Amino acid sequence: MKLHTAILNILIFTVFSTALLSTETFGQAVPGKDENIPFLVTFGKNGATSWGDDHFYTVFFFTIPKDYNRQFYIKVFDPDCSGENDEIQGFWDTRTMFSIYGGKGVDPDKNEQSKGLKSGDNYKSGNQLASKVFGNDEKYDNNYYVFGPFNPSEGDYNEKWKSYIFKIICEGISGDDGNLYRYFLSSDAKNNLAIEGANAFTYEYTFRMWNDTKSVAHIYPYVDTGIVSIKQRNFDWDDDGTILVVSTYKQGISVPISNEDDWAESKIPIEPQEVGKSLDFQFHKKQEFLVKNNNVVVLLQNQRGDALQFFSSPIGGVPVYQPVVTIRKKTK
Ligand SMILES: [Ca+2]
Ligand SMILES: [Ca+2]
Ligand SMILES: [Ca+2]
Repeated sequence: MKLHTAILNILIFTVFSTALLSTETFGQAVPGKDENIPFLVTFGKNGATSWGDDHFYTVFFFTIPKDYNRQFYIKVFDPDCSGENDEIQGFWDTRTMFSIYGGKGVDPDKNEQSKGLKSGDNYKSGNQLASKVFGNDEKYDNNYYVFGPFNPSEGDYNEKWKSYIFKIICEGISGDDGNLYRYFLSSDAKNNLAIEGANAFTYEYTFRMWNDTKSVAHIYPYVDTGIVSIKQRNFDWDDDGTILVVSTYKQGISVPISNEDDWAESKIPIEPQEVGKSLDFQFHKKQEFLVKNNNVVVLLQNQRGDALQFFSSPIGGVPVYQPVVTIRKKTK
């Protein structure tokens, strides 16, 4: 009896610590561990938008909780545009610039232009802390480049999230190939060690789907106070299956999908039960045949036209649909 209890305790401990470890290992991976997205993607500025990138740059923000007072690193996986992972057009001639920003002007709550949503906006606001251009670099092919170390106080403080905010911009400065890459926020330069309570977000999500008809990608927009409806827009989905919106309240509503080099949009009502939580936008690939190398862009706006944030670690966790059960009294 006692032995059984001991074994059970060890088992519980093992399961618990494994779960804890896995969160720590993948906590600040961008794309996040729940998203099932292989890569972010940015094409060189001479690329064709029909390849699935509408404007040849991406803007991501990292949040470092104010209690964290050690240095950290921002790592970019496969920052080159050649060899493995990337999408060739003719020959490799694309140069991509990654830049890190901190200080005043970064926080998108205080500076709308920092989000980089409208053409002509100065999304390179803040102090540039680091920058590097990558081309056909074998050294960084299928490998990490490490930016940093940075001090948390170099960020732009946001009171709402009680965090210092940093920005990383990826820009396709020349060429026409697609650069596929990932980010990792780490407390260590060599190993990927997540920082507890840190997160990452963007307002316009440009990503690559797996080349697998069975895979489902997820992105998790956060529904803030005051939101009653959202307008979803998706670009260049290549008519690749369905896009579903799932939440604690919605079992799954399908939204209009884009095809080739076009946008599809629709309005989605938001219920009070969905406020303060994340939605789960699910991307289900076409089953009949494989749509290869599908890059897609997704943007959401609330009823006032403000863009919603997609968090790499969904706020409040992955939403699970909870059917409303009506309990009737048993009558004898
Ligand atoms: Ca090329
Ligand atoms: Ca590569
Ligand atoms: Ca596409």
